[in-house]
Amino acid sequence: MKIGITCYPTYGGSGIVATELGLELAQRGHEIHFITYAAPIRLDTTLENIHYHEVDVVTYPLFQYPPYDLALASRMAEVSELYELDLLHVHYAIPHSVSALLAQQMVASRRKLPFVTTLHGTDVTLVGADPTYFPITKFSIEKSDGVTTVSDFLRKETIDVFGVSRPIQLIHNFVNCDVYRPLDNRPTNPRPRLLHISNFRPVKRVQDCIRVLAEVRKHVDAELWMAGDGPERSPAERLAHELGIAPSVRFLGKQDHIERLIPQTDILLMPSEREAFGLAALEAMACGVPPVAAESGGVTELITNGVDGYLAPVGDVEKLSACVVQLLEDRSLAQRVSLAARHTAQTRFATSAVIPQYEEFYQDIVNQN
Ligand code: GMT
Repeated sequence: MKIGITCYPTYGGSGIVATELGLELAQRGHEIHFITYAAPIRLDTTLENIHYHEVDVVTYPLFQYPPYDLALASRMAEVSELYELDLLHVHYAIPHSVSALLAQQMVASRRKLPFVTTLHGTDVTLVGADPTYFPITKFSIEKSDGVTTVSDFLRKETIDVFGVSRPIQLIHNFVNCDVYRPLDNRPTNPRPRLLHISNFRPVKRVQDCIRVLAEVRKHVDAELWMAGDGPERSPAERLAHELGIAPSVRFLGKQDHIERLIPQTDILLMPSEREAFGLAALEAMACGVPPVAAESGGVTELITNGVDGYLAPVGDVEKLSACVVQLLEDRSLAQRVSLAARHTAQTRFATSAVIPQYEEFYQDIVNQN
């Protein structure tokens, strides 16, 4: 098939899923056209079957807000005609599904251009639920030819928040277990490393990571690696100083090669208030790094508590810390959980299990149109 993919190309789970999906589909022989304002960070545009079309947003003194969504719609329409696309797949509803709807209408007299919207989380739970964007998000979900969500939690949430009655297909996120894998012959870290990866938004409860480290350090000489950046970084840095553990916390900033970083660590911390899926936890599991996470949203569809990771109530720093200490103090338990985590990633969330679900879904959508 010839598929146009649009996503946020910078750091963020939805863009990563969209990029990895495009790469996997290209490897399976599909022709993939990324239509975005910048090349997605994990995309090698020289690869076979991969095309990249930049969306140029022209500014003009009259525009206080340059209309990106219109430039995107124009580019989608243009690319779909030039390359005879079978469908568009947009990731994150706002504004991508609205642009896709416009593009579809622009080319309607000449070709069918069905589009699939994948909802990733905050486009439903946070931004889309805000009164500013609620009506247009609901409209674009209803008008999409196909809608998928990355967890059953998000599927139910979409129905609750938007009151939509249209079918919504659950297709869980996936991980490439050949790229995300444990290090061969990894030496034991003399100082165990906890890892947090996020965009440092309030929903991630970044400060809980610092508090967890402070608790853990009462028992084990551990350190914390903080990968990513965002508004909660400064408050977290300040808290680390206040708690006297700043020398044990490393702020690494945004990372391009998370797959090289994760296997060097021992435990992934994900204390998020809400997480539609928790891609970083899955990537860690594939690397054999057990996640210790807050029991929120779709994370419970990924982690089985006490088997392939640990779950604790949101904000329960004491319990999160106890889980971490238990894993760090009992090497054979850590080894068991690590193997189980990798096994979960390989069996339930591997690309070979999930990509065919997208292919089948695309085919159904094209056949219906
Ligand atoms: O977590 C974020 O704020 C980024 C956001 C995104 O859309 O880029 O992530 C969402 O999509 C990821 C990929 O599907 C999911 O794994 C994350 O759970 C989800 N984030 C939230 O729901 C907060």
